[in-house]
Amino acid sequence: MSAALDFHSGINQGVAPVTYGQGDRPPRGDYAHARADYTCDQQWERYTAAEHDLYRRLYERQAAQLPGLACEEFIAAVKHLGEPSRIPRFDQLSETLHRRTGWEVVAVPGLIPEEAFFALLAARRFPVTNWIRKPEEFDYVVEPDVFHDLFGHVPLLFDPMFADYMQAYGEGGLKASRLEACERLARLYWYTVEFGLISTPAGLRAYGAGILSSAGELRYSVESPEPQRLGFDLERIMRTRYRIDSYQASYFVIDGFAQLFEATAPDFTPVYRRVAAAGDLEADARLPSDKVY
Ligand code: HBI
Ligand code: FE
Repeated sequence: MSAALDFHSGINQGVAPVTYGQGDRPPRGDYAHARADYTCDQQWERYTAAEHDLYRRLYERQAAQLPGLACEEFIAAVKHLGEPSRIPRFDQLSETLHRRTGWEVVAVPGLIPEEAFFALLAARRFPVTNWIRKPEEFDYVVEPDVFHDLFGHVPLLFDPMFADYMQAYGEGGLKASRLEACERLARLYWYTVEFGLISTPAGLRAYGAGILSSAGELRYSVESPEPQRLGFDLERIMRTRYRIDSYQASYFVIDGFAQLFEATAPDFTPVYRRVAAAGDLEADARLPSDKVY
């Protein structure tokens, strides 16, 4: 059997599933049929009518609250996901996306190791989990499912500047894994791609996928007086811990996607050294140098 056939025949490459976040929740998803790069088939025909309906209800609940809370770039792009009556087919979505920014959507069984994740982003391939949450997880699911990844992450990949940032982030990650700085970069991803806010003439708006795909955190992040909202500062963010199972205590605000892209320009080696020397900060820490919104 030629290597190529072997590679694509889905024979178990024995990829070890990754557990993620606090505690050791058993990994969800079928890693046994994942390929060596952790991608797998979407298996669209296996979604049940109930799962398509769950996706539709999740989509409609979020879409209803976007105006005034989500950034305009997201609102303009979310229509590219197509009608929410069914879970989108990743190959069809990739055709439209690739024409716009050179990105494609690839299926994965769930969370994958950092190295594999960075390699996919660097190749403009966004990993989307192929399973959907259970009905009882309608309001909250710990691991990212197809709704979080598709609705939360994919629309902004249609924005050229954000799309460039995501690839640059992946390339930075590949360097970081040699520099053992994955945790610092994970914080940058967390406080921008997942939970970032952007300043606009009409006020603060959400662009982070974790916010945009959350029923409660979208309004909370933009309007609640509880959390603090601080100006984007790369090294400050890399020092700041985060919690994966509660609303954020701090949100960081950019003034445009170009600012994100520019932040990935320098060589991070000296950055990691300064960040390590300065020490970690709690999620709710406040520094005198913080720009507070
Ligand atoms: N895997 N499928 C998937 N999706 C993610 O968003 C993801 C991941 N693995 C690691 C990860 N994110 C974070 O640690 C990034 O900061 C690297
Ligand atoms: Fe995510």
